[in-house]
Amino acid sequence: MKVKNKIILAMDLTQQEAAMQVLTDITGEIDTIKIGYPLVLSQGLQSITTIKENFKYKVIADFKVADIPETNRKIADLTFSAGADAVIVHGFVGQDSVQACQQSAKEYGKDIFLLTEMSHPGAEQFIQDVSLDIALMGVNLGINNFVAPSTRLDRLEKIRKIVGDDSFIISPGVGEQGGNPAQTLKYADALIIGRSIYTAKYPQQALQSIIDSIKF
Ligand code: BMQ
Repeated sequence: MKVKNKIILAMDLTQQEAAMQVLTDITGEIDTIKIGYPLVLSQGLQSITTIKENFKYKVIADFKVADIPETNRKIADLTFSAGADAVIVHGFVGQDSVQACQQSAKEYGKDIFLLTEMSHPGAEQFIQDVSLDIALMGVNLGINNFVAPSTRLDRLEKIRKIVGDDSFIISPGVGEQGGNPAQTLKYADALIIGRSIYTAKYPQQALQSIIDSIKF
């Protein structure tokens, strides 16, 4: 997946109109957005379809899919049918569950991103112990899109080493969670940024200043 200006907006506003307003403000600056539970549980899966119909953004559905294979398959099918270009899948549930999403993506001609380690403090409690194994499982399954944290660059670097330079890593945790954009891009291909942009008084300016800060 190619991501314009190396930034993916995490659109976690819960009202369609407000979300559409921000997406209108930043039109042309980036070409990929991530939509997850906040907007979809508030406005329905249709919110993804509406955004796809009104804008040219690629949409990554952040559903952190983590169920048995049969249920994962249904979730992925519904997500792709609604128009999402990719879905984020948890790895800790094991390879059969991940493969169910992979199979769905293959049939729809879409992508999956495998979530390895998370960016919040609580990630150290459980998932960190297995995140490198999750990354390795992804490589063995032929996955080349991964999510890894910008808040722990040492972990991000380790995950990069495991998935290799040809894989695509998108990294959340920049801005409000403390991650540094330029440092993160030493190991990641694109940044996932939410509140720093969509809560700004002028989202386009906030986005532009981040873009300027990562242009070496
Ligand atoms: P923000 O920039 O912290 O406002 O947003 C980060 C976005 O990335 C949110 O949509 C989070 O749900 C998501 N996210 C994350 O922050 N850490 C992770 O480890 C995974 C993830 O998806």
